[in-house]
Amino acid sequence: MAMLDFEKKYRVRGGTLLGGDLFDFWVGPFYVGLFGVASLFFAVLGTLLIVYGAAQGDTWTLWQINIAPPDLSHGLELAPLEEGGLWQLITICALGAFTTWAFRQAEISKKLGMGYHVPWAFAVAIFAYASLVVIRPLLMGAWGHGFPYGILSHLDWVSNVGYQYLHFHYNPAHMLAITFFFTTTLALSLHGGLILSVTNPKKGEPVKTAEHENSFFRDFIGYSIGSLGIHRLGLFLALNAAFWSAVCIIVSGPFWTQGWPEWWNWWLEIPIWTYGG
Ligand code: UQ1
Repeated sequence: MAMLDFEKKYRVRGGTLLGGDLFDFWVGPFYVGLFGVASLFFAVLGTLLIVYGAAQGDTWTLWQINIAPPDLSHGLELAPLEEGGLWQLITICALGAFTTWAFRQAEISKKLGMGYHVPWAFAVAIFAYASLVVIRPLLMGAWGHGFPYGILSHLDWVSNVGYQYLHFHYNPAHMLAITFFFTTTLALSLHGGLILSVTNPKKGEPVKTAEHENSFFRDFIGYSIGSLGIHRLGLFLALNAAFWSAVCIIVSGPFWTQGWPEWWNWWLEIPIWTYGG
């Protein structure tokens, strides 16, 4: 079915998650929905607040603009606007925009009768963000533990928090997250390379199909995961990258306060090393 016929068939009202017929329409190619309106509202408001915050600061140099969370002394209070309250409002807008965006994805999936893999995947990314600015600050007892909104300032924050735990690369959840990030890029480069290689044959030759894809990997490493399997693997790797990123920062502070190298002392202390001696 051609794209335009397909759209005519499926662009029908009904089946929304929230809002009934209200906003159940399209603007050009975009589905709107109550969640689309809500997402746009939070995104625009949050962006305006960032620009307002930048105007309060002392620089328009893009890299140096910084909107900081409240001082630790404010604990879990709502802080005055110019003392981190702006950061709190921007955080609410960001989470509002992200979650309604996920629900808009779910609504579109539902209308099309598809699975909910896309919104669930996006939800894991939202979880990773929320772990930094909500979950860990709540567990630590102060919004001041959130990261500041600024290009250089958030990099400084990552560096400082890393050194607070002496050597963050010894954090086992961080190790897992990095390994999943790298493996995700490996899987996508193998998959992207394979698909482009079969769809771009020599001039005059037919485009190749799954048999060629499978044969390449069987010849190469004795195993092919299959054309559906590679997408399952890709989603699994990417979700784990975001999930373990969230875990590695949530455990730092609320559940482990020493340096991460010390965490490995359990390895040195297992009885087998001292058995008999
Ligand atoms: C693969 O086996 C496969 O199946 C044919 C693909 O599908 C198109 C792929 O993209 C890739 C990359 C592989 C190889 C992956 C593994 C884990 C053996």
